[in-house]
Amino acid sequence: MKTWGILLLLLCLQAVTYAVIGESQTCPAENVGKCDDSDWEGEFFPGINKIKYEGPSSKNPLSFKWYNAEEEILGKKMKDWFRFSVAFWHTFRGTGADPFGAPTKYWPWEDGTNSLKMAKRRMRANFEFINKLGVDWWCFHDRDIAPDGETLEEANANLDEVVALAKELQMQSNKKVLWGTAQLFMHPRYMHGAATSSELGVYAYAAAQVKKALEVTHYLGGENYVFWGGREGYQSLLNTDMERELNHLARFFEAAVAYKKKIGFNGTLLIEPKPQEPTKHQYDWDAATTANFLRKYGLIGEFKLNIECNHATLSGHSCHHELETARINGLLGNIDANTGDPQVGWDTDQFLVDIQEATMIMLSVIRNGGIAPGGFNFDAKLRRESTDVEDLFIAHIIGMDTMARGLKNAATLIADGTLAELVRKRYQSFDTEIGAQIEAGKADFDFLEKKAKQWGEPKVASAKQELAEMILQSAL
Ligand code: XLS
Ligand code: NI
Ligand code: NI
Repeated sequence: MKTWGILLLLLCLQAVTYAVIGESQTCPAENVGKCDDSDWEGEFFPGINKIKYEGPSSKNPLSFKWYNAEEEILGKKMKDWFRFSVAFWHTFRGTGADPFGAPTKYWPWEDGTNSLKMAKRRMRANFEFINKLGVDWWCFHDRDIAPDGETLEEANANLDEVVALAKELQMQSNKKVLWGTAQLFMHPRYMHGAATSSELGVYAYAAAQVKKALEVTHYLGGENYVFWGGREGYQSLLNTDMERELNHLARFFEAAVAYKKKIGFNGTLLIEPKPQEPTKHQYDWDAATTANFLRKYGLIGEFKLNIECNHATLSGHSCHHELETARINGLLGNIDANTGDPQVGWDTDQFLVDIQEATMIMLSVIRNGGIAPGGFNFDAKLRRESTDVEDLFIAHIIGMDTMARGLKNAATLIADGTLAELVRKRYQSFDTEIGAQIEAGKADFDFLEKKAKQWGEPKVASAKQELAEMILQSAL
Protein backbone atom coordinates (compact mmCIF):
# COMPACT_ATOMS: atom_id res chain seq x y z
CA MET A 1 0.00 0.00 0.00
CA LYS A 2 2.72 2.38 1.10
CA THR A 3 4.91 1.48 -1.90
CA TRP A 4 1.99 2.02 -4.27
CA GLY A 5 1.39 5.42 -2.77
CA ILE A 6 5.02 6.42 -3.27
CA LEU A 7 5.04 5.07 -6.82
CA LEU A 8 1.90 6.98 -7.67
CA LEU A 9 3.39 10.14 -6.25
CA LEU A 10 6.55 9.65 -8.31
CA LEU A 11 4.52 9.06 -11.46
CA CYS A 12 2.51 12.21 -10.83
CA LEU A 13 5.69 14.16 -10.24
CA GLN A 14 7.06 12.83 -13.51
CA ALA A 15 3.94 13.85 -15.38
CA VAL A 16 4.14 17.33 -13.88
CA THR A 17 7.81 17.66 -14.79
CA TYR A 18 7.10 16.67 -18.38
CA ALA A 19 4.24 19.11 -18.53
CA VAL A 20 6.45 21.92 -17.25
CA ILE A 21 9.45 21.11 -19.38
CA GLY A 22 7.34 20.11 -22.37
CA GLU A 23 9.33 18.58 -25.19
CA SER A 24 12.34 18.67 -22.88
CA GLN A 25 15.29 19.94 -24.85
CA THR A 26 15.39 23.58 -25.74
CA CYS A 27 18.08 25.99 -26.72
CA PRO A 28 19.76 27.55 -23.67
CA ALA A 29 19.56 31.32 -23.28
CA GLU A 30 23.13 32.05 -24.28
CA ASN A 31 22.66 30.19 -27.54
CA VAL A 32 19.29 31.46 -28.66
CA GLY A 33 19.45 32.32 -32.31
CA LYS A 34 22.27 29.91 -32.87
CA CYS A 35 20.17 26.80 -32.33
CA ASP A 36 17.51 27.63 -34.91
CA ASP A 37 20.08 28.65 -37.45
CA SER A 38 20.08 25.82 -39.95
CA ASP A 39 23.57 26.74 -41.08
CA TRP A 40 25.07 26.39 -37.63
CA GLU A 41 27.68 23.70 -38.04
CA GLY A 42 29.67 24.26 -34.85
CA GLU A 43 32.04 24.75 -33.29
CA PHE A 44 30.13 22.58 -30.84
CA PHE A 45 32.80 22.36 -28.16
CA PRO A 46 34.34 25.83 -28.07
CA GLY A 47 37.03 26.21 -25.48
CA ILE A 48 37.90 22.53 -25.56
CA ASN A 49 41.08 21.78 -27.46
CA LYS A 50 42.38 18.46 -28.66
CA ILE A 51 42.89 16.28 -25.58
CA LYS A 52 46.58 15.61 -25.03
CA TYR A 53 48.59 13.19 -22.95
CA GLU A 54 50.07 15.11 -20.00
CA GLY A 55 51.14 12.24 -17.74
CA PRO A 56 50.00 11.02 -14.31
CA SER A 57 50.99 14.19 -12.45
CA SER A 58 48.75 16.46 -14.54
CA LYS A 59 45.86 18.08 -12.73
CA ASN A 60 44.15 19.12 -15.96
CA PRO A 61 40.84 17.22 -16.18
CA LEU A 62 40.88 17.65 -19.95
CA SER A 63 44.08 15.67 -20.46
CA PHE A 64 45.10 12.03 -20.50
CA LYS A 65 47.11 10.93 -17.50
CA TRP A 66 47.76 7.35 -18.67
CA TYR A 67 46.44 6.90 -22.20
CA ASN A 68 49.28 7.79 -24.53
CA ALA A 69 48.09 6.77 -27.99
CA GLU A 70 51.53 6.31 -29.58
CA GLU A 71 53.23 4.60 -26.63
CA GLU A 72 54.22 1.01 -27.34
CA ILE A 73 53.24 -1.71 -24.90
CA LEU A 74 54.23 -5.29 -25.69
CA GLY A 75 55.14 -4.33 -29.25
CA LYS A 76 51.89 -2.55 -30.09
CA LYS A 77 50.80 1.08 -29.80
CA MET A 78 48.20 1.77 -27.14
CA LYS A 79 45.75 3.06 -29.73
CA ASP A 80 46.04 -0.24 -31.60
CA TRP A 81 45.43 -2.33 -28.50
CA PHE A 82 42.20 -0.48 -27.81
CA ARG A 83 40.71 0.90 -31.03
CA PHE A 84 38.46 3.05 -28.79
CA SER A 85 35.05 3.96 -30.08
CA VAL A 86 32.36 6.44 -29.04
CA ALA A 87 28.79 5.11 -28.82
CA PHE A 88 26.59 7.61 -30.62
CA TRP A 89 23.42 6.59 -28.72
CA HIS A 90 24.80 7.40 -25.29
CA THR A 91 27.02 10.36 -26.06
CA PHE A 92 24.69 12.12 -28.52
CA ARG A 93 21.22 10.74 -27.76
CA GLY A 94 21.49 10.20 -24.02
CA THR A 95 19.27 12.71 -22.25
CA GLY A 96 19.61 11.63 -18.65
CA ALA A 97 15.93 10.66 -18.54
CA ASP A 98 15.03 7.68 -16.36
CA PRO A 99 11.70 5.94 -15.60
CA PHE A 100 11.07 8.51 -12.86
CA GLY A 101 12.37 11.67 -14.37
CA ALA A 102 12.58 13.92 -17.39
CA PRO A 103 15.79 14.63 -19.33
CA THR A 104 18.48 16.52 -17.47
CA LYS A 105 20.89 17.28 -20.29
CA TYR A 106 20.39 20.21 -22.64
CA TRP A 107 23.29 20.22 -25.03
CA PRO A 108 23.67 23.60 -26.69
CA TRP A 109 23.41 22.18 -30.21
CA GLU A 110 20.04 20.46 -29.59
CA ASP A 111 16.86 22.22 -30.70
CA GLY A 112 14.43 19.85 -29.01
CA THR A 113 13.44 18.06 -32.21
CA ASN A 114 14.21 14.75 -33.87
CA SER A 115 14.37 16.37 -37.28
CA LEU A 116 16.69 15.51 -40.11
CA LYS A 117 18.34 18.89 -39.71
CA MET A 118 19.00 18.10 -36.07
CA ALA A 119 20.32 14.64 -36.96
CA LYS A 120 22.88 16.17 -39.28
CA ARG A 121 23.97 18.78 -36.79
CA ARG A 122 24.41 16.04 -34.18
CA MET A 123 26.52 14.07 -36.62
CA ARG A 124 28.81 17.08 -37.00
CA ALA A 125 29.03 17.33 -33.22
CA ASN A 126 29.98 13.63 -33.10
CA PHE A 127 32.89 14.17 -35.47
CA GLU A 128 34.15 17.23 -33.65
CA PHE A 129 33.93 15.23 -30.43
CA ILE A 130 35.89 12.20 -31.64
CA ASN A 131 38.45 14.43 -33.32
CA LYS A 132 39.06 16.40 -30.14
CA LEU A 133 39.06 13.27 -27.99
CA GLY A 134 41.52 11.55 -30.32
CA VAL A 135 39.37 8.47 -30.88
CA ASP A 136 39.35 6.91 -34.35
CA TRP A 137 36.07 5.00 -34.23
CA TRP A 138 32.38 5.39 -33.60
CA CYS A 139 29.37 3.03 -33.31
CA PHE A 140 25.69 3.65 -34.05
CA HIS A 141 22.17 2.25 -34.30
CA ASP A 142 20.25 3.18 -37.45
CA ARG A 143 17.60 5.03 -35.44
CA ASP A 144 20.07 7.01 -33.28
CA ILE A 145 21.60 8.77 -36.20
CA ALA A 146 18.51 9.43 -38.30
CA PRO A 147 14.81 9.91 -37.58
CA ASP A 148 12.47 6.96 -38.14
CA GLY A 149 9.81 7.36 -40.84
CA GLU A 150 6.13 6.68 -41.35
CA THR A 151 7.20 3.94 -43.75
CA LEU A 152 10.31 1.85 -44.21
CA GLU A 153 11.05 3.80 -47.39
CA GLU A 154 10.91 7.10 -45.51
CA ALA A 155 13.11 5.78 -42.69
CA ASN A 156 15.64 4.49 -45.23
CA ALA A 157 15.68 7.81 -47.07
CA ASN A 158 16.33 9.66 -43.79
CA LEU A 159 19.12 7.26 -42.97
CA ASP A 160 20.69 7.69 -46.41
CA GLU A 161 20.81 11.44 -45.99
CA VAL A 162 22.58 11.33 -42.62
CA VAL A 163 24.89 8.52 -43.72
CA ALA A 164 25.97 10.56 -46.75
CA LEU A 165 27.06 13.35 -44.39
CA ALA A 166 28.77 10.86 -42.05
CA LYS A 167 30.71 9.46 -45.00
CA GLU A 168 31.86 12.94 -45.98
CA LEU A 169 32.92 13.74 -42.40
CA GLN A 170 34.72 10.40 -42.14
CA MET A 171 36.71 11.16 -45.26
CA GLN A 172 37.72 14.57 -43.96
CA SER A 173 38.82 13.24 -40.59
CA ASN A 174 40.01 9.71 -41.33
CA LYS A 175 37.62 8.27 -38.74
CA LYS A 176 35.86 4.93 -39.12
CA VAL A 177 32.87 2.93 -38.00
CA LEU A 178 33.76 0.19 -35.51
CA TRP A 179 30.28 -1.29 -35.78
CA GLY A 180 26.78 -0.48 -36.83
CA THR A 181 23.55 -2.07 -35.68
CA ALA A 182 19.79 -1.89 -36.13
CA GLN A 183 17.59 -0.68 -33.32
CA LEU A 184 15.05 -3.49 -33.01
CA PHE A 185 13.69 -2.79 -29.56
CA MET A 186 12.32 0.77 -29.25
CA HIS A 187 9.37 0.78 -31.68
CA PRO A 188 6.13 -0.79 -30.34
CA ARG A 189 6.09 -3.21 -33.28
CA TYR A 190 9.00 -4.98 -31.60
CA MET A 191 7.22 -5.54 -28.30
CA HIS A 192 7.25 -9.34 -28.76
CA GLY A 193 10.77 -9.31 -30.18
CA ALA A 194 12.10 -8.85 -33.70
CA ALA A 195 13.44 -12.12 -35.15
CA THR A 196 11.64 -13.97 -32.33
CA SER A 197 8.36 -12.09 -32.59
CA SER A 198 5.23 -14.19 -32.83
CA GLU A 199 4.23 -11.98 -35.78
CA LEU A 200 5.48 -12.83 -39.25
CA GLY A 201 5.20 -9.22 -40.42
CA VAL A 202 7.51 -8.08 -37.62
CA TYR A 203 10.08 -10.72 -38.55
CA ALA A 204 10.03 -9.38 -42.12
CA TYR A 205 10.23 -5.74 -40.99
CA ALA A 206 13.21 -6.54 -38.77
CA ALA A 207 14.90 -8.33 -41.67
CA ALA A 208 14.40 -5.28 -43.88
CA GLN A 209 15.84 -3.04 -41.18
CA VAL A 210 18.91 -5.24 -40.66
CA LYS A 211 19.40 -5.48 -44.44
CA LYS A 212 19.55 -1.69 -44.65
CA ALA A 213 21.74 -1.37 -41.53
CA LEU A 214 24.20 -3.89 -43.00
CA GLU A 215 24.28 -1.87 -46.22
CA VAL A 216 25.01 1.44 -44.51
CA THR A 217 27.57 -0.10 -42.16
CA HIS A 218 29.30 -1.52 -45.24
CA TYR A 219 29.06 1.83 -47.03
CA LEU A 220 30.71 3.56 -44.06
CA GLY A 221 33.54 1.02 -44.09
CA GLY A 222 32.40 -0.53 -40.80
CA GLU A 223 34.62 -3.32 -39.54
CA ASN A 224 31.91 -5.16 -37.61
CA TYR A 225 28.16 -5.43 -37.30
CA VAL A 226 26.39 -6.12 -33.98
CA PHE A 227 23.24 -8.01 -33.09
CA TRP A 228 22.00 -7.18 -29.63
CA GLY A 229 18.71 -8.98 -29.15
CA GLY A 230 17.13 -6.63 -26.66
CA ARG A 231 13.69 -8.15 -26.99
CA GLU A 232 14.70 -11.56 -28.35
CA GLY A 233 13.51 -13.42 -25.28
CA TYR A 234 10.35 -13.84 -23.26
CA GLN A 235 8.38 -12.54 -20.32
CA SER A 236 6.53 -15.83 -19.71
CA LEU A 237 7.11 -19.36 -20.95
CA LEU A 238 3.38 -20.04 -20.59
CA ASN A 239 2.61 -18.16 -23.79
CA THR A 240 5.94 -18.78 -25.56
CA ASP A 241 7.07 -21.46 -28.01
CA MET A 242 10.74 -21.16 -27.11
CA GLU A 243 11.92 -23.82 -29.55
CA ARG A 244 10.16 -22.14 -32.45
CA GLU A 245 11.49 -18.70 -31.48
CA LEU A 246 15.07 -20.00 -31.28
CA ASN A 247 14.69 -21.65 -34.68
CA HIS A 248 13.45 -18.34 -36.10
CA LEU A 249 16.39 -16.49 -34.56
CA ALA A 250 18.81 -18.94 -36.20
CA ARG A 251 17.08 -18.51 -39.60
CA PHE A 252 17.35 -14.75 -39.19
CA PHE A 253 21.09 -14.98 -38.51
CA GLU A 254 21.56 -17.34 -41.48
CA ALA A 255 19.83 -14.82 -43.73
CA ALA A 256 22.06 -12.04 -42.35
CA VAL A 257 25.18 -14.10 -43.13
CA ALA A 258 23.91 -14.74 -46.65
CA TYR A 259 23.16 -11.06 -47.21
CA LYS A 260 26.52 -9.97 -45.82
CA LYS A 261 28.22 -12.21 -48.36
CA LYS A 262 25.93 -11.07 -51.15
CA ILE A 263 26.91 -7.42 -50.71
CA GLY A 264 30.58 -8.23 -50.14
CA PHE A 265 30.66 -6.97 -46.56
CA ASN A 266 33.74 -8.50 -44.94
CA GLY A 267 33.16 -7.16 -41.43
CA THR A 268 32.70 -9.50 -38.47
CA LEU A 269 29.16 -10.26 -37.35
CA LEU A 270 28.97 -10.02 -33.56
CA ILE A 271 26.33 -11.17 -31.10
CA GLU A 272 26.18 -9.24 -27.84
CA PRO A 273 25.02 -11.43 -24.95
CA LYS A 274 22.83 -10.03 -22.19
CA PRO A 275 20.77 -12.08 -19.74
CA GLN A 276 17.73 -9.87 -19.31
CA GLU A 277 16.44 -6.30 -19.55
CA PRO A 278 14.19 -5.40 -21.24
CA THR A 279 12.89 -8.99 -21.41
CA LYS A 280 12.81 -11.19 -18.34
CA HIS A 281 14.90 -13.75 -20.14
CA GLN A 282 17.01 -12.94 -23.18
CA TYR A 283 18.07 -15.85 -25.41
CA ASP A 284 21.69 -14.66 -25.74
CA TRP A 285 22.04 -15.00 -21.96
CA ASP A 286 25.84 -15.09 -21.77
CA ALA A 287 28.88 -16.11 -23.81
CA ALA A 288 28.50 -19.84 -23.14
CA THR A 289 24.78 -19.88 -23.99
CA THR A 290 25.41 -17.94 -27.18
CA ALA A 291 28.30 -20.21 -28.18
CA ASN A 292 26.05 -23.23 -27.71
CA PHE A 293 23.33 -21.61 -29.82
CA LEU A 294 25.81 -20.84 -32.61
CA ARG A 295 27.16 -24.42 -32.54
CA LYS A 296 23.73 -26.02 -32.55
CA TYR A 297 22.72 -24.10 -35.65
CA GLY A 298 26.04 -24.45 -37.51
CA LEU A 299 26.75 -20.70 -37.27
CA ILE A 300 29.85 -20.85 -35.09
CA GLY A 301 32.27 -19.91 -37.89
CA GLU A 302 30.20 -16.91 -38.99
CA PHE A 303 29.92 -14.97 -35.73
CA LYS A 304 31.97 -13.69 -32.85
CA LEU A 305 30.86 -12.13 -29.58
CA ASN A 306 30.69 -8.57 -28.37
CA ILE A 307 31.22 -8.84 -24.62
CA GLU A 308 29.77 -6.03 -22.52
CA CYS A 309 31.09 -5.88 -18.96
CA ASN A 310 27.84 -4.70 -17.41
CA HIS A 311 25.98 -7.54 -19.14
CA ALA A 312 28.56 -9.98 -17.77
CA THR A 313 27.82 -9.02 -14.19
CA LEU A 314 24.05 -9.05 -14.84
CA SER A 315 24.43 -12.71 -15.85
CA GLY A 316 26.23 -13.48 -12.61
CA HIS A 317 29.73 -13.57 -14.12
CA SER A 318 32.68 -11.21 -14.07
CA CYS A 319 33.69 -9.44 -17.26
CA HIS A 320 36.92 -11.42 -17.14
CA HIS A 321 34.95 -14.68 -17.08
CA GLU A 322 32.93 -13.71 -20.14
CA LEU A 323 36.04 -12.59 -22.01
CA GLU A 324 37.83 -15.83 -21.18
CA THR A 325 34.82 -17.91 -22.22
CA ALA A 326 34.69 -16.06 -25.53
CA ARG A 327 38.46 -16.27 -26.00
CA ILE A 328 38.86 -20.00 -25.39
CA ASN A 329 36.02 -20.62 -27.84
CA GLY A 330 37.71 -18.45 -30.48
CA LEU A 331 34.82 -15.98 -30.24
CA LEU A 332 36.26 -12.83 -28.69
CA GLY A 333 35.32 -10.13 -31.18
CA ASN A 334 34.71 -6.82 -29.40
CA ILE A 335 34.27 -5.27 -25.98
CA ASP A 336 31.51 -2.89 -24.91
CA ALA A 337 33.60 -1.20 -22.25
CA ASN A 338 31.37 -0.23 -19.38
CA THR A 339 30.56 -1.39 -15.89
CA GLY A 340 27.62 -1.78 -13.53
CA ASP A 341 27.21 -0.73 -9.95
CA PRO A 342 27.57 -3.46 -7.31
CA GLN A 343 24.62 -1.98 -5.39
CA VAL A 344 22.33 -1.69 -8.41
CA GLY A 345 20.84 -4.64 -10.28
CA TRP A 346 20.46 -3.27 -13.80
CA ASP A 347 22.45 -2.15 -16.82
CA THR A 348 23.69 1.18 -15.47
CA ASP A 349 26.19 1.53 -18.36
CA GLN A 350 28.77 3.43 -16.35
CA PHE A 351 32.22 4.31 -17.56
CA LEU A 352 34.61 1.66 -16.27
CA VAL A 353 36.91 3.17 -13.66
CA ASP A 354 38.03 0.12 -11.68
CA ILE A 355 41.75 -0.42 -12.30
CA GLN A 356 41.73 -4.02 -11.12
CA GLU A 357 38.83 -4.91 -13.43
CA ALA A 358 40.61 -3.16 -16.31
CA THR A 359 43.76 -5.19 -15.58
CA MET A 360 41.84 -8.49 -15.74
CA ILE A 361 40.17 -7.40 -18.98
CA MET A 362 43.53 -6.59 -20.53
CA LEU A 363 44.98 -9.94 -19.46
CA SER A 364 42.31 -11.58 -21.65
CA VAL A 365 42.87 -9.17 -24.52
CA ILE A 366 46.64 -9.73 -24.47
CA ARG A 367 46.16 -13.50 -24.35
CA ASN A 368 43.88 -13.08 -27.35
CA GLY A 369 46.67 -11.29 -29.22
CA GLY A 370 44.59 -8.09 -29.33
CA ILE A 371 41.03 -7.57 -30.38
CA ALA A 372 41.14 -6.18 -33.94
CA PRO A 373 39.07 -5.92 -36.07
CA GLY A 374 37.03 -5.31 -32.93
CA GLY A 375 37.76 -2.63 -30.39
CA PHE A 376 36.64 -1.02 -27.15
CA ASN A 377 33.32 0.70 -27.61
CA PHE A 378 32.25 3.02 -24.81
CA ASP A 379 28.73 1.72 -24.40
CA ALA A 380 28.58 4.00 -21.37
CA LYS A 381 26.71 7.09 -20.37
CA LEU A 382 27.10 10.04 -18.08
CA ARG A 383 25.22 9.83 -14.82
CA ARG A 384 21.87 11.59 -14.87
CA GLU A 385 23.31 14.27 -12.59
CA SER A 386 26.34 15.05 -14.80
CA THR A 387 25.12 17.78 -17.07
CA ASP A 388 28.06 19.87 -18.30
CA VAL A 389 29.30 19.51 -21.88
CA GLU A 390 32.83 18.97 -20.55
CA ASP A 391 31.56 15.95 -18.58
CA LEU A 392 31.24 14.13 -21.92
CA PHE A 393 34.99 14.53 -22.40
CA ILE A 394 35.93 13.82 -18.80
CA ALA A 395 33.93 10.57 -18.79
CA HIS A 396 35.64 9.24 -21.91
CA ILE A 397 39.06 10.40 -20.68
CA ILE A 398 38.78 8.50 -17.40
CA GLY A 399 37.44 5.48 -19.30
CA MET A 400 40.46 5.55 -21.62
CA ASP A 401 42.93 6.24 -18.81
CA THR A 402 41.55 3.33 -16.78
CA MET A 403 41.95 0.90 -19.68
CA ALA A 404 45.47 2.25 -20.31
CA ARG A 405 46.38 1.52 -16.69
CA GLY A 406 44.86 -1.94 -17.09
CA LEU A 407 47.04 -2.54 -20.14
CA LYS A 408 50.19 -1.35 -18.38
CA ASN A 409 49.45 -3.47 -15.31
CA ALA A 410 48.70 -6.56 -17.38
CA ALA A 411 51.96 -6.04 -19.29
CA THR A 412 53.82 -5.73 -15.96
CA LEU A 413 52.25 -8.97 -14.71
CA ILE A 414 53.19 -10.78 -17.91
CA ALA A 415 56.77 -9.46 -17.92
CA ASP A 416 57.14 -10.39 -14.24
CA GLY A 417 55.94 -13.92 -14.93
CA THR A 418 55.27 -14.84 -11.27
CA LEU A 419 51.53 -15.26 -11.79
CA ALA A 420 51.98 -17.41 -14.88
CA GLU A 421 54.50 -19.50 -12.96
CA LEU A 422 52.03 -19.97 -10.10
CA VAL A 423 49.44 -21.23 -12.58
CA ARG A 424 51.94 -23.45 -14.40
CA LYS A 425 52.98 -25.06 -11.12
CA ARG A 426 49.39 -25.84 -10.16
CA TYR A 427 49.06 -28.12 -13.17
CA GLN A 428 52.57 -29.52 -13.29
CA SER A 429 51.43 -33.05 -12.39
CA PHE A 430 49.96 -33.11 -15.89
CA ASP A 431 53.36 -32.18 -17.41
CA THR A 432 54.29 -35.85 -17.24
CA GLU A 433 54.04 -38.82 -19.57
CA ILE A 434 50.73 -39.96 -18.13
CA GLY A 435 49.39 -36.39 -17.99
CA ALA A 436 50.20 -36.04 -21.67
CA GLN A 437 48.44 -39.34 -22.35
CA ILE A 438 45.29 -38.05 -20.61
CA GLU A 439 45.38 -34.74 -22.47
CA ALA A 440 45.78 -36.56 -25.78
CA GLY A 441 42.70 -38.66 -24.99
CA LYS A 442 44.74 -41.85 -24.70
CA ALA A 443 43.99 -42.86 -21.11
CA ASP A 444 40.91 -45.01 -20.59
CA PHE A 445 39.25 -45.79 -17.27
CA ASP A 446 40.83 -49.26 -16.96
CA PHE A 447 44.28 -47.76 -17.28
CA LEU A 448 43.48 -44.92 -14.85
CA GLU A 449 42.04 -47.33 -12.27
CA LYS A 450 45.30 -49.31 -12.41
CA LYS A 451 47.29 -46.12 -11.81
CA ALA A 452 45.02 -44.98 -8.96
CA LYS A 453 45.57 -48.30 -7.18
CA GLN A 454 49.30 -48.19 -7.81
CA TRP A 455 49.72 -44.57 -6.59
CA GLY A 456 47.38 -44.73 -3.58
CA GLU A 457 45.95 -41.53 -2.01
CA PRO A 458 47.12 -38.53 -4.09
CA LYS A 459 48.86 -35.56 -2.48
CA VAL A 460 46.91 -32.35 -3.11
CA ALA A 461 48.71 -28.99 -3.16
CA SER A 462 47.49 -25.54 -2.08
CA ALA A 463 45.75 -23.36 -4.69
CA LYS A 464 47.63 -20.25 -3.43
CA GLN A 465 44.72 -17.91 -4.14
CA GLU A 466 45.86 -15.24 -1.67
CA LEU A 467 49.33 -15.34 -3.13
CA ALA A 468 47.84 -14.87 -6.61
CA GLU A 469 45.89 -11.87 -5.29
CA MET A 470 49.06 -10.50 -3.72
CA ILE A 471 50.90 -10.77 -7.04
CA LEU A 472 48.04 -9.04 -8.88
CA GLN A 473 48.05 -6.16 -6.39
CA SER A 474 51.77 -5.67 -6.72
CA ALA A 475 51.18 -4.78 -10.38
CA LEU A 476 48.41 -2.23 -9.82
C1 XLS B 1 22.05 -2.61 -24.33
C2 XLS B 1 23.12 -2.88 -25.28
C3 XLS B 1 23.09 -2.03 -26.53
C4 XLS B 1 23.93 -2.64 -27.61
C5 XLS B 1 23.66 -2.12 -28.96
O1 XLS B 1 22.07 -3.06 -23.19
O2 XLS B 1 24.34 -2.78 -24.62
O3 XLS B 1 23.49 -0.72 -26.25
O4 XLS B 1 25.29 -2.50 -27.34
O5 XLS B 1 22.36 -2.36 -29.36
NI1 NI C 1 26.27 -2.87 -25.56
NI1 NI D 1 24.12 -2.80 -22.37
